[in-house]
Amino acid sequence: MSTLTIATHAFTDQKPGTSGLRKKVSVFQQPHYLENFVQAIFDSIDAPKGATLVLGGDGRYYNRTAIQIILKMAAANGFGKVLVGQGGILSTPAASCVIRKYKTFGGIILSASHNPGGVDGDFGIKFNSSNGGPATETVTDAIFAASKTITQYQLLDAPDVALDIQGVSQLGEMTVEVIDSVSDYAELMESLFDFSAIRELLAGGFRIKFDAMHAVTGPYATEILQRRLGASADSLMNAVPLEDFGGGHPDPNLTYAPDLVKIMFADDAPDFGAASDGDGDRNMILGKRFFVTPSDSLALLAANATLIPAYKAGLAGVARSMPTSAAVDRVAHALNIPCYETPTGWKFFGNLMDAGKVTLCGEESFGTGSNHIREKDGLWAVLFWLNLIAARRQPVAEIVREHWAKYGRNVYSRYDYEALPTADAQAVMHHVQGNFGSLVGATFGSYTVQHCDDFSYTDPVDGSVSTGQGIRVLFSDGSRIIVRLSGTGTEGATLRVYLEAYDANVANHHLDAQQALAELIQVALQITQLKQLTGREQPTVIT
Ligand code: G16
Repeated sequence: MSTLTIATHAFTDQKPGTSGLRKKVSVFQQPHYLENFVQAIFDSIDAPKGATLVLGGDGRYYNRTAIQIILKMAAANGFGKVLVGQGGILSTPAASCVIRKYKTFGGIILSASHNPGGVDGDFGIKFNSSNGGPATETVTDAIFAASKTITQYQLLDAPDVALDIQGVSQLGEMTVEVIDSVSDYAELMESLFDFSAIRELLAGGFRIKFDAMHAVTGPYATEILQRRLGASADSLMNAVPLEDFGGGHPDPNLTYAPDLVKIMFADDAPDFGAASDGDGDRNMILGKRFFVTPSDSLALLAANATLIPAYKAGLAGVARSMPTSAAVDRVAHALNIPCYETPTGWKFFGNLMDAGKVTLCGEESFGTGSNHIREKDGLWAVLFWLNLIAARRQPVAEIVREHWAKYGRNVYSRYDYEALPTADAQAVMHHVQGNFGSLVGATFGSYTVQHCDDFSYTDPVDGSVSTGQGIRVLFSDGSRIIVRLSGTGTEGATLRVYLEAYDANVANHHLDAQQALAELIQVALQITQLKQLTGREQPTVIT
């Protein structure tokens, strides 16, 4: 087997977004496109000769092809070993778990997360460092810089590796070990939660429904929820991963998981419902006819953490992304622990967790996690909820309402305007930024603007500064409107408007979020001039 040095030309569009490089499959299928990015990773991460990598993806279309290319490039670039998930499958949290457990140099994860898959869908790739978390901005900036000057890449001229049977083989001087995709992760979950209490809950007739959305968590949920915890076969839906996710949009929210939502809002709804996304790091939690917002979920997990074996000693601190509601801040305040506000993107939590500053963190974008790994973790959140229900023996809605009664309710909603022409989305951002001066002190109905800014963050651990992380319009009563551009979309631009109002009055807590936020929504439309500047009457997704 010989190493080929292949001449290439740089692509100008390989800037990693919120979580790696995500593009249409057809973009990745261009000659040299994937190879360039992989070489740019290898040229930027300074791996010692003989280092070990982890490799796997969410099983979407192009996963297998990409894995073969990356294996041959890793062999040609001097890696000593690659641990690859069987069939090329590793959920994002499982990849993070494997990187940490086997202390590897890092890993490459193939996923476009919640974006649709299939031949006409999206594909993605990202590098995770030895802590198991997404590469920091310093590393992703270096990868982008390398991608702009690349002239050649290395590839081993070798046959494809058999991915479907566990075992060890050689690719030139590099060892490839095909590992069980599920067992290390399942073992970790069993070490964190009280599985016997959850088993007892399920055996006692507590009914659950988990929607794997034909994405990567199918095999993980089957092993953990069914085999280890005894959930009935009909507790799982869409549990067979498909390359195109069955034509669905594997984003666990009220819009894109309609089958589960219908089941959970029916008269005979199960007691608990949950869904996870394409690569298994997001989660949606539902009770009987009740939706738990991700921001409330984070706050509740923090407030109840000591009921869970892994967190019974308490939390060092918590963190949330800036657009996530301040519900968890209230819990942190009551527990007298620090609460950090970071930009959007899980990579910002890694330093805080590595430094021991936070134990739990989460985002409004349906991501919750802890320091057990360095990615958000969908099934972990499901197990956390099941463990806490097993401990409290109350329905989901009652647990949330009691929480609101104690801490007040941060009523929350996000409006997404997807696939906008980039210029239109930017016009909205510029419009609000241009009006910062006149907005401060202005009154809109019952809301008075106290402060406006473009959020920036100084990492308390390494001092790095991230600017331009989203517009904040903060009102005097603690309500907020946040406007930012998504960093994960692949079609035009997606504008997100986040709405949050605080209400301590229990008498209002029964209100639907859209009702409770009706006035703030109008204020947001007025301040952003969104309809006028984009021509969009309605958002594409409301969560
Ligand atoms: C990624 C990041 C998350 C982030 C989310 C939303 O999630 O890992 O930390 O909150 O994108 O990003 P945006 O609002 O920029 O679209 P995932 O699940 O897509 O990897």
